[in-house]
Amino acid sequence: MATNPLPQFPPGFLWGVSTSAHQIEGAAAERDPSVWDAFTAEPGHIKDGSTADVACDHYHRYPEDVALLADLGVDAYRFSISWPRVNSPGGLDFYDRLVDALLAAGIRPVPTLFHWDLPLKLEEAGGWLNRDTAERFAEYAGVVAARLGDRVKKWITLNEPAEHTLLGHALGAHAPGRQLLFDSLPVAHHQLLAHGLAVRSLRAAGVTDIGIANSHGPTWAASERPEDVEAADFYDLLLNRLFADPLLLGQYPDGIGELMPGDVEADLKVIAEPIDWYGINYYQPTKVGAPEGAEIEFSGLTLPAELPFSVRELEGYPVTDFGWPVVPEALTELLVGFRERYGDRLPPVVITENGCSYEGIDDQERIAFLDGHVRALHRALEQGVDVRGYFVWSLLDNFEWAEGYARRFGLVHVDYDTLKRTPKASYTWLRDALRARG
Ligand code: GBH
Repeated sequence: MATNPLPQFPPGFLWGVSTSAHQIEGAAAERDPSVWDAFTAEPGHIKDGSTADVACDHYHRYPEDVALLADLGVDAYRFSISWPRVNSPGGLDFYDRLVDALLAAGIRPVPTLFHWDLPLKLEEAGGWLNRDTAERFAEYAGVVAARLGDRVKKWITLNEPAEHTLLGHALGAHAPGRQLLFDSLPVAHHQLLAHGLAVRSLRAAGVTDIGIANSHGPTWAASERPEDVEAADFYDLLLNRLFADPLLLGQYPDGIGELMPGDVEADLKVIAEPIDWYGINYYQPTKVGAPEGAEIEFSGLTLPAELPFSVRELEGYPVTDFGWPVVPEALTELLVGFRERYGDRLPPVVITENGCSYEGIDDQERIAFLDGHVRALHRALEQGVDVRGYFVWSLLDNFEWAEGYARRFGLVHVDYDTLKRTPKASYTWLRDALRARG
């Protein structure tokens, strides 16, 4: 038997992989449209001009994908449920079949209820700027839980409301393509409210294991100059505290509550509904300094000059194909920092996404990336952070939003002409590590 290349994690630690509906399912003609269909249809939004109409065709090929999961030997599979598909005739049947196939293969299904694909008709009614969308989300959550709750135990409400606010509503790089800058704050509030209301409807349906998946990463000031430290602190607030504080402490960071719509005090009681675990998607730390008074091109984004900070290139680390720096030790720093900030208010943590884009099937860089991050995670456990699971983004190469198919995050390669799946070296590495657990 192979020796386990990874450190020993506590019994019951959940190993998994993640995907999302819009990025893999395809079968767009077999559901209602979402904001992403509309955004993609407008020229210039997707770098390679592609669409997610077919994507990995997971909707039709899910048995093959479940077989890949089974052979990989993961305990759990995180996928998302397409709200517009649930709104379409027979849409929930697909998730019913998927859940049954996963359970038959001994894999725990972990659905996310919203991974950015809002039904287009809700967008036309104001989308996340409209408080009513939060109520609609809670209703939808109840409908899905009523159908799947007998078999699905572990649920995620939202994926990365911070990125959906920033990229989708502040900067316009993602659907729905709004460029509201700080006027996008209500989008953050309404997603948080949607989360809290959905927790209530899931509880009413008998669900006892609920989390949320938020994107976080350490913010490093560009220098010790006060203006850089201040700018970095503000960026840190937006990425690391704007969502976590209301969820875990029942309050917004100082000065933010006043900017939010509605009866914020009452809403915060809903938002802070206790959850059973806290999901973190970690990719990289960010170096931030004082604003430089000009637009900056950064990681495919145009950051407007009027932002009160500027994001800087983090030098001295290897980078992925996407140009993102590879900094595993920042994952330890992030987790230890969370534990320090939130103390006993922090429920058990699950890493709900971590991964990287590289070309090629013999993806030794991805193995090094995952190995480094799993070890960094283990160090956080040794330092007393209660981490219960680790999910790799992603099972398959998929539709990487505004990047189209150019970025490949999969453990499994997808040929977009034939849709053939080919496990990469990293898939075999993870499979062997999971087998060696004994
Ligand atoms: C996640 O978002 C999404 O949940 C998932 O759908 C997506 O496919 C996956 O990650 C990969 O992108 O330029 O160095 O500052 C990730 C959010 C926001 C993380 C931008 C990296 C910028 C890196 N990402 N961030 S850098």
